[in-house]
Amino acid sequence: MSEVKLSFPHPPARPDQAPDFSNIEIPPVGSLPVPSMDIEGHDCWPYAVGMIRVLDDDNTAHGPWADYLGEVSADTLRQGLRDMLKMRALDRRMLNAQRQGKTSFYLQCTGEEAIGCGFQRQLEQGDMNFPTYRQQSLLVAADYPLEALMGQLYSNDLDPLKGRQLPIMHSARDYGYFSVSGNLGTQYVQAVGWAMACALRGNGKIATGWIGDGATASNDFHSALLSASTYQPPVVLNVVNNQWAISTNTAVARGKGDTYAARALGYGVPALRVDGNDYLAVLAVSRWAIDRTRSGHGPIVIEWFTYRAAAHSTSDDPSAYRAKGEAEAWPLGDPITRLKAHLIARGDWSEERHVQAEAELLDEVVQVQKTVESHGTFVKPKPTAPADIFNGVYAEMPPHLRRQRQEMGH
Ligand SMILES: Cc1ncc(C[n+]2csc(CCOP(=O)(O)OP(=O)(O)O)c2C)c(N)n1
Repeated sequence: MSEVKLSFPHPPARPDQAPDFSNIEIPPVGSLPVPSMDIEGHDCWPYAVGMIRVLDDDNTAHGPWADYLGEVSADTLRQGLRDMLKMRALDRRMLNAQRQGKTSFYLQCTGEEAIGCGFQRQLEQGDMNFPTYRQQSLLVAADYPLEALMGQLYSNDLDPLKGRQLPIMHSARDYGYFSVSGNLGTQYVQAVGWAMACALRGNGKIATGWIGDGATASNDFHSALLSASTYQPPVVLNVVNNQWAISTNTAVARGKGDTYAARALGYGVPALRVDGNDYLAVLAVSRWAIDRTRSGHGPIVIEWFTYRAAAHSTSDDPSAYRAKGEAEAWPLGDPITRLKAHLIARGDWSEERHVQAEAELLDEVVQVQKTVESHGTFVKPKPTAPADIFNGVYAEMPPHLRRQRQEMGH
């Protein structure tokens, strides 16, 4: 009789080993045509296990998804590059601010910038993202004011949320960014519910849910997919597969399944897998999926294949659990480097313009940071009036709170 043994998936490489991505298959650019918008889940298998790519190893754009995009103007692509550069400058400055003790917590999205920056530029005013803590690139590409964004991180009087949420848990209704919940998976059920309301109201808007590869293990992922399958609301459900859930390798949440996109097919929900470090692929697939959903073809799942180049958060030290140099070894490269190279190959950018743009964007971030810090940091706090804790919570303050406020002398 063979021995019954439990399995526990291990990461491909340990900290004392060389990075190993030999298990990752990267199909050639152009291997997947643009499907008809009424494609059904059961016809999506090649899309769910393949990978949509536009930018080739020589930085040229080609294949059916490039044709679908058509002529993308140099300005559009330069805007995308600037969005990503601004995001990265912000990440670096906020990481430093946390290290200097000026704020309590931060969480970078380094390496994943193309996904939020490209996706957001395809949405319309009134659409609603249900993001996790790592989708701040959606806010940057929505041109959310940096002052409010950083004010939230410093929890000072520029914080639109008045310090009531952990830093990075933004909330910006007018910019299509639903209040971030720290409870993983909730974003999916909420997005499906919001999308159902959009359909009931017939307002032409859509919802988008965001989840990490690790959080696909949550019950909410599955109940959201079932509700999406049953009721067919206008929702785009994004899985950002960045290979790690803090120190847990993606192999654990994936189990013996093929891909996260393939998981949706069991629910009859169409799904695609995309090179998330390819800004043009992000633009093409986001445009297609958002158009499809808005025009009444129902929900869709997109697995963005990427790599979390930074630590999970400021409380994490990835050198304890992953191989040194993994980010540099990631076979799909860095999204900024790739778009920059593409623009240079088109003759629409140069090394000099890149250096200048980086400096300009860093300067913009630093200037706003100085202003925001003058309103108070953890090192030099400027506490707001204690009575403020009573404001902005209830439309009508309950009597017991009114009494407590009076007891404080207000
Ligand atoms: C319901 C729930 N369980 C556990 C956690 C603790 N937790 C916070 S982040 C995290 C890892 C999530 O990884 P993933 O979903 O892959 O997203 P990533 O951080 O890589 O973007 C965990 C387990 C939580 N916040 N919520």
